[in-house]
Amino acid sequence: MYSKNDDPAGGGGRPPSRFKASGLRSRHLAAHVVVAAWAVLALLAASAQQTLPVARWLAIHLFLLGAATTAIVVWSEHFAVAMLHAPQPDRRWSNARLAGVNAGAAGVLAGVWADLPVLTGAGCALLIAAVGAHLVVLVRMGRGALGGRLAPIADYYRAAAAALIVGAVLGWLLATGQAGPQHYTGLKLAHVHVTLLGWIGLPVLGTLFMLWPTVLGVRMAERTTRLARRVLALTGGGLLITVAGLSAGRRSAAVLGVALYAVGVAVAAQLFARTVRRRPAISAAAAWMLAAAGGWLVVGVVTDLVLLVVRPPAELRDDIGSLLPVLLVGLVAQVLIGALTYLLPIVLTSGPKERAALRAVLERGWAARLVVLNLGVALLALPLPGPPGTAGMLMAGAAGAVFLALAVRVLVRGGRGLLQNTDRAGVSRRPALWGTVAGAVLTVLAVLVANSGGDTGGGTSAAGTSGAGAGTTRTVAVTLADMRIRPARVEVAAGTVLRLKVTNTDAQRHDLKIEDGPATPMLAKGGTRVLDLGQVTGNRQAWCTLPGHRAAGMTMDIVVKEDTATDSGEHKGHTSAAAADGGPDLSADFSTGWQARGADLAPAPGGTVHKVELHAAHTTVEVAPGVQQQMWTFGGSAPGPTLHGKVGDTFEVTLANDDEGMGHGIDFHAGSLAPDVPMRTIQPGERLVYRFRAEKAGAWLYHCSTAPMLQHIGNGMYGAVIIDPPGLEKADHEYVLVSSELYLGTPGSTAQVAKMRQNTPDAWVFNGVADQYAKQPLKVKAGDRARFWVVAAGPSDGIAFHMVGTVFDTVYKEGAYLLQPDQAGGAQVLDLAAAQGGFVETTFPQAGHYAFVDHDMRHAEAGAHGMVEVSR
Ligand SMILES: [Cu+2]
Repeated sequence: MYSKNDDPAGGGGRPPSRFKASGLRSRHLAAHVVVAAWAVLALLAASAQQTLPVARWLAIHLFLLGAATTAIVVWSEHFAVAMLHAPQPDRRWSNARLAGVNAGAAGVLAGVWADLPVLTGAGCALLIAAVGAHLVVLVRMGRGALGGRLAPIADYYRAAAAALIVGAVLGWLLATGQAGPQHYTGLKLAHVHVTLLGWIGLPVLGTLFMLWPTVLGVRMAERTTRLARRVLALTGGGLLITVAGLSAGRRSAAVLGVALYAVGVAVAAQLFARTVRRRPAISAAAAWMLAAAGGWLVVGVVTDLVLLVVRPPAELRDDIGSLLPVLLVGLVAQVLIGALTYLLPIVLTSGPKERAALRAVLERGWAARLVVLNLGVALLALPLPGPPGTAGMLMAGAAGAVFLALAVRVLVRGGRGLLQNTDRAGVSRRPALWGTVAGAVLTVLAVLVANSGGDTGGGTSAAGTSGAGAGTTRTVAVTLADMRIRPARVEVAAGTVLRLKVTNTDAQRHDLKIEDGPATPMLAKGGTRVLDLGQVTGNRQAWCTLPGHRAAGMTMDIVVKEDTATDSGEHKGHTSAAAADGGPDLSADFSTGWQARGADLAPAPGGTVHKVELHAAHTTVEVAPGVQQQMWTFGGSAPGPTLHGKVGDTFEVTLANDDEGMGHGIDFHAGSLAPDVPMRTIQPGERLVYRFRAEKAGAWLYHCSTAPMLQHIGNGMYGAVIIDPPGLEKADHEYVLVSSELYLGTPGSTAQVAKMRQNTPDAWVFNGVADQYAKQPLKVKAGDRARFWVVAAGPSDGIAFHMVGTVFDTVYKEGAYLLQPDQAGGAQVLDLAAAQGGFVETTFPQAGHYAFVDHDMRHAEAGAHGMVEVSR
């Protein structure tokens, strides 16, 4: 940023001449007013955390997208000019780009806040265009320029601009819901990484190569240029791998990328540490703040790396979120404060005396502020909920606010100085300056008005709500548990400002989403959040967004008592798609290449310990001729694999939940043990080991143990465990038939769950597929003895298993023989209630086609039938 003759290292801290270019100063002044305004808004939003959930998002984005982005765009262009020794870019276009960035950011913020996806999209597009133009300028600047020792630092700014463009695209996908639920976690993590480590981290790191020795007042190390290149290759390359890995759901790649980034930061930190000399720094305040900020960057990146290694993705999303305040306050805010402490006096003044005066103002009480700020960040960093976290927030906020107040004083003083010599500065700047100030003030007022009605935080504003007289505020405590929202109905007078204090008291995670309104994040047990609905004028619904939970009854009605005969009919129930059709067409053909599921019971494996790994996931399968249906599966099929052993065998089942966004568990009826731990619900990405000893013979059911079980079993999460009775003779054929109901439609949707609750299945099936053994019969020879194991999986209906043309001479049901071949009687049906199991045996007297059915004829005719083809 400086040539040899104005190197502060040579002259003991003489400021670089380029800062003095008078035209720059007014622009910097205006820009910093905007930065300060964004930061004030961010502090306001942060203080209103409890009022509405989007406040947290707003605080983060006001600060990063507003304040930090404006500062980075201004300074990166400025430093790039200085370091490349390039000509100054056209100022009007510079201003236009900056205005574009700010207008784009404002559009994004307003769009998300007001829930207007079109506005969000327009804001993103404008932001991308403006930052794209900024990137083009930075690239072109490098072409004709002379370059210098610090030329590689401009590459940090180019990489950062590219990162913001990627971050804005990802942010748009997330904010507008274009990223489907299955990609949400990965894209969110990619967005957080590319913006924090790329857009914010890279320019900070690059600038420190130049700023750190300048602030210290020492000569730059010889190897700085070489190291700066190497660090960018490590951090930029690492970030690229991280973002690609997270977007594609490849965690190992993300780990590698963050590790490379960490190595890059370590290399830079080592250089910075060696730059420190014994002589006093030009600004000790700035030096200490920059050093502390660098320390938090190291802490943040290392923590991120550890979390990526040890945490399942769904939890990672929340944990990274808790790391955010540390990076925002510890790194970004502190770097801004440190850099501005050093730079503001230089850019706003022309004489050394004035500069010393401004610096004295900005450094006031810096040691105390440094300690308070970093203690606050440390408190935020520790995983302590409640008072310590709040104290940390207050301490950091207070330190930031004090600096803002000092900066505003300096800006006002500097502004007065600038306005005095208008002849030199030019008249055209003033409207731009005051325009931005007016814009910032208007935005502050908007935030204040929107947050009024809440009594938390620094409420210096009057509640200027424009509604009718009924502006009373009501807070209702809402609990989430047992698939219910309590209360299920809230009645309010029209115009009431409604707030819901939502608490999850369930072991399972839930959230609450208001129709056309805010939503809480996923709340773990004990988690609580306040939703601010604002003035309620029409009836609304609220529900838990986890798949299936709404249909299972996790809904709540917000009813406006005073019917003002306006548009209240608008929010009536969404028409249910439960068209009462006659189920799948069983005369149709299965798709080409389809194969019936093998019904043969595989012999029990040798040994007494059987290890099985079951993966819970969503799988789409053909469940009836030509009908594809998404099922919730154990091991990729519904029913899940059949386990087979003998009395006394131990089964060691590892359940892995590969299901994005939904918890599952497992329950083996064949084992006898305390359900608490092995039958608990595990979250996506988690595993559990379930060990049981089969003490008793029988045909047992296993199924998912997570509520609502009607849905989890009804969507396919069941299977059979066969434990042979001692002395069981070998049969010529041994088959397993698991019977169940089949419900078509989107799993967990209101329409599908209604069918489950009314017990109106679309079909009844053996081994998960309607009609499959009618299309591909089981094959035996005449005279063969066949054993049919049957388990009724339900979820609701049992079975009356019958075989046309044969008589059963053996019936074993629920652990005992009801009939054996040496007895005189015969049996025609094996009757099983839901979850019961047993087997029957028969021999086929002659060649022919023997149908087997569920003799409940509604079931038989709707899919629960098959064929045994007997040959000579
Ligand atoms: Cu389940």
